[in-house]
Amino acid sequence: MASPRVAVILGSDSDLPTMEEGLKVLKDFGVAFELKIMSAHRSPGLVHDFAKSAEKNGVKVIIAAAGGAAHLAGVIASMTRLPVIGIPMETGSLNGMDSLFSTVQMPYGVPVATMAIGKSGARNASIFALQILGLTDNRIARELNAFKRRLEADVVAKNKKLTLKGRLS
Ligand code: RP5
Repeated sequence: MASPRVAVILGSDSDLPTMEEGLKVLKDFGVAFELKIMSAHRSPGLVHDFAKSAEKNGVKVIIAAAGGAAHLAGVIASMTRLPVIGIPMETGSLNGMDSLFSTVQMPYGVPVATMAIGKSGARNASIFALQILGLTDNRIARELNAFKRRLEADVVAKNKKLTLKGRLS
């Protein structure tokens, strides 16, 4: 079996319930991923070894989720040419604004594609990863096209419902 092209890295196991939403999207699209816990602060050596070997291990996109002083995505991005998608985790003290700013405010030359805070960010991180893979993978591209058509169809259906309600009132 081909090695996973998406690596999903979590700063802690406490990030897993949020990330499950994103993992479900990857599973729905039938894309294999590797899932690892490592911390930019608590286990910098593990982060270094992962980031330095990701490309030669066949990884094409990295998703990194962390909260608080969320340096994980940025530190990974500093050590690889692969695209890194960051998900700021929601936090108790600052509602995830701490995670958002720590993830998004990267210096020139070392970008992190930063998603929204929490579960919606986790889901979109997977979609974004699929869009990157879809540039060179026709099956994923076709499934993304179908997914986007379903999004539009949902809006059309909601409008129909609204119109019916309008007629009834
Ligand atoms: C970050 O600190 C993790 O990504 C997590 O969001 C947060 C809290 O981690 P734990 O104390 O729950 O392990 O590094």
